[in-house]
Amino acid sequence: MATATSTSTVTSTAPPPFRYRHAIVRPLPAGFAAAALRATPVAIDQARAAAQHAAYVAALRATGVGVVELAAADDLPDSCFVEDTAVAVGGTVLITRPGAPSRVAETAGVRAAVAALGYAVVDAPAHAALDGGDVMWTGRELFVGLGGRTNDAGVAALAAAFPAIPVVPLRLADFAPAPAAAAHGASPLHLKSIVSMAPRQDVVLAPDDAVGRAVVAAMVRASRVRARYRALPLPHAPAANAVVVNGITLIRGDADLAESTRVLQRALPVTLAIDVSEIAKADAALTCCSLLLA
Ligand code: CIR
Repeated sequence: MATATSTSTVTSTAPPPFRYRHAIVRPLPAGFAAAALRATPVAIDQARAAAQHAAYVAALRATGVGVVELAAADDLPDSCFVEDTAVAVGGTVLITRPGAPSRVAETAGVRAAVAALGYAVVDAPAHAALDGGDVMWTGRELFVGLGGRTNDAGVAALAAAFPAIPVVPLRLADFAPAPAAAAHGASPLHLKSIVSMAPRQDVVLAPDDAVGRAVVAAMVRASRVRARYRALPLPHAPAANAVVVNGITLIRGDADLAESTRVLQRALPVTLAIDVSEIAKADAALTCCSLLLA
């Protein structure tokens, strides 16, 4: 169930960044529970995941953004994770080459929808590997996680698609969790599995641990626009992935992340909390279930 809260700890006189006209989503495919990729072989409840996905889409609609729902692709078990199929900034959309071979066919439906909406479409070359989950737009530069699902050619495709925007690679291997945490499945799949942007161009939602601190420090060191990013530290790592749409932030509302949910509700101007605990068993979070288009 999505709940709205309004708090005011993080304030800004600037207009909110991350303004979007459309959000592309795709229904949970029939084969999700059986075949969606996951690092640890955990069982997934299909009906529960589908209900959570529907609540997520309802929350997106509640932000007022125009939700475009693609036809389900039941033969592509990870196809609900549309974020990985494209990177959109302004009027340009780069169609990626997802790093997992089983996911490459997901791009066709997204490409057709984006083109029909009138965006300028660029295609990543076949030798590139690039997942949208590795790409974080701060409003001034693009950070890209390198090494897991994204390779050097993927980074080059990003730079070529957005020539006016600084593209800053960050090696995910530099942020490997301590062995004890990795043993519990905490190894990050994507850059945005670790951090995501708050509704400000200089605040980064990050786990309150060594990995979170290392990523934000690396962003400050590598920034091509000399941005002084600072972390909003969260007690639970999965809560650091949030979706900012037109001044509203979709945050994790899972029962076992309650302390982080409260931190986010206190810190951010307007939040909608959603439980995606079942979907998250497929190594997913909030950003991955939508593709936001300016
Ligand atoms: C995968 O392994 O590709 C999917 N099971 C999860 C993708 C999540 N994507 C994302 O966070 N951007």
